[in-house]
Amino acid sequence: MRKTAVVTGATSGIGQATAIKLAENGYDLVITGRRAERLSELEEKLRKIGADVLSLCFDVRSFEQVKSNIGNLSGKWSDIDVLVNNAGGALGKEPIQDGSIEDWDTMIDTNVKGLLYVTKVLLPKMCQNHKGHVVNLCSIAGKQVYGEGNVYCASKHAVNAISKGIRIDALPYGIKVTNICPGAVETEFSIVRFHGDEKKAAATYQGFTPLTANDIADTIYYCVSLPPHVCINDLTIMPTAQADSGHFFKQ
Ligand code: NDP
Ligand code: 8X3
Repeated sequence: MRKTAVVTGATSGIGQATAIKLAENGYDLVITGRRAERLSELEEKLRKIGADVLSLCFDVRSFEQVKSNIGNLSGKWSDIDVLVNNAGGALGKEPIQDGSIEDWDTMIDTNVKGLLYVTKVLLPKMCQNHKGHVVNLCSIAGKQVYGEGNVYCASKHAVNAISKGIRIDALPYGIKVTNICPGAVETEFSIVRFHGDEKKAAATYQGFTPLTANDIADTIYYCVSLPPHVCINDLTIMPTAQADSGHFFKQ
């Protein structure tokens, strides 16, 4: 029987690669993001692979938008097997004393509150069905704090805590929760972080081989494919050339 997954932030990077990987492996997909054109391009691609697709264009920072878009999914779309809470990112990289309130608000509203809003509307049905797997895109930044990472790290530490919280509260309902913590993955992440400065973004990945979005998609697919009695609670995945948040071997 085909399974259904919701992937937030599917318009680029890890979310997009995960949606494609899941479609290639027999999932139907609810894909979300704010960029409508990218969503429809991806929808077409997923349909060609053979998946049934529902594209929903909204901002996870607005609970009203989250509620009206995915709060009342009906028919087959109301029976979700996998929720990949991926939408998120970093904005800015500077000492906290020089930080931007606007960037802080965006990171907290997206990475923390957005993830909570989406979970809030989808988890009750999963609990009711006694079935479901929540995959949260945390980060190595959710485990360690690095210089100039301050608020992004705080938002991902919150994701780490939320993953643990869902796991405990939804335990009686057989819900799996996997917290994925990647190191450096080359996507649009750094372009967004540096407010469109592509040169600065590219420099982040110079001198070593970063992870790709496909590496993370493969890992997510592995986690959601395990037998019902097996759950990977927490998974840290790094480029071989990165030991932790602060140690890279660059050549
Ligand atoms: P990208 O910038 O490539 O993708 C981010 C995705 O999130 C886009 O699809 C974007 O869609 C979506 N998104 C951002 N803000 C919102 C919003 N307010 N409402 C709805 N969707 C939103 O980055 P990645 O693929 O690298 O990042 C995906 C996740 O992985 C993030 O949570 C990130 O923190 C995490 N991560 C990334 C790492 C990396 O090194 N790249 C490492 C560790 C974790 P749109 O703009 O269309 O709304
Ligand atoms: C993204 C990885 O190291 O830039 O979460 O925080 S890092």
